[in-house]
Amino acid sequence: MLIKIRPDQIDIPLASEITPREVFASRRAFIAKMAIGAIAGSGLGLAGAGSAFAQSATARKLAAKLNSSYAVMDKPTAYQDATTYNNYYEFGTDKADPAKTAGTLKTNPWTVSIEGEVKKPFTLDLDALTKLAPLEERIYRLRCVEGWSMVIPWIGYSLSALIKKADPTGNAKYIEFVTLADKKQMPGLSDPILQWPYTEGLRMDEANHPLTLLTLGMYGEVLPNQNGAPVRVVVPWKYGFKSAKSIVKIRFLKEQPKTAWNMYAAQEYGFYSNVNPNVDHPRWSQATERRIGEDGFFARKRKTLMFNGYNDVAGLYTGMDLKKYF
Ligand SMILES: Nc1nc2c(c(=O)[nH]1)N[C@H]1C(S)=C(S)[C@@H](COP(=O)(O)O)O[C@H]1N2
Ligand SMILES: [Mo]
Repeated sequence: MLIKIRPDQIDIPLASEITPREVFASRRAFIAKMAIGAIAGSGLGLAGAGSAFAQSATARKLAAKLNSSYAVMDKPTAYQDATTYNNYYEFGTDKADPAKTAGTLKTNPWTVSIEGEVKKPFTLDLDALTKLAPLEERIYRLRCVEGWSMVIPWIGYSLSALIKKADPTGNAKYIEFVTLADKKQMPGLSDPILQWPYTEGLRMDEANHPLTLLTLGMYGEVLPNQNGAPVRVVVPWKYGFKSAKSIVKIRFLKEQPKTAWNMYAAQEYGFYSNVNPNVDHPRWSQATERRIGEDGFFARKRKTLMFNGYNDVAGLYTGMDLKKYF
């Protein structure tokens, strides 16, 4: 992955980085209440309140209620940026490629098969997945390992709801996400840069953490193809590559699965890949980040936060050396 050093970026902490989480959440809830009348159309609307983030004339709307406990105060990234600056290597390695080439992805019909250490394997179609639990809007930071970040109003529900339905056996210690790999639909597969299909994984307790989002939409609509339609995960305290797009299979496993970026370069992309400003990538620092949309000449760098600011997850790693298990 490439990294740009930007000498024009200086380091000023933001209010959002020095505000305690609870204050943050209640302020966000207040803003959400006001949004319906006062600031509708400003980009802070509610997906479920008719003042959605709706940005496309053709995309299907997806109603969801804002969950203010899972909404950061940071200004959401412009829809235009979130849908034209993407990593989705199956559709090309340039950030602009997926928006141009992912139109060929056929997202309906779609099924996700549940396999491995479960009492009974089964498949879910998109309708069943959408109705499995109430849809929530959650505003999460997404921090790419390359050093940039976005703030996206996702729509989905905690992956734990699906895990509960899957009814894994006591042997299930890990979960693996297998994503679509179809040469006919994905021009990037002719480039053997990664081993296709792109796969990712989590430890079971990470997968069950309420923050881990089974994601079906964003900005009040179903996911655009370039953002991983029709179903992906979003794991906001980990580097972006852990958030696998266009999932077709979920496997419950005894052993830690191999994952696409780890197989590509194990010393650079660890299985855990928790956002950590104190553990540098071998080829660049992870101490700061560039927020997409703030990249004008005077844009300053933001300090990268431990666990991307999601301190709730710290308990998952008690007693673990996060420099070793990076
Ligand atoms: N299947 C698949 N999922 C993927 C990727 C990919 O190349 N293929 N890229 C990852 C990376 S590196 C990032 S940063 C995020 C980007 O998600 P976004 O485009 O919705 O912002 O998707 C992740 N999920
Ligand atoms: Mo990324």
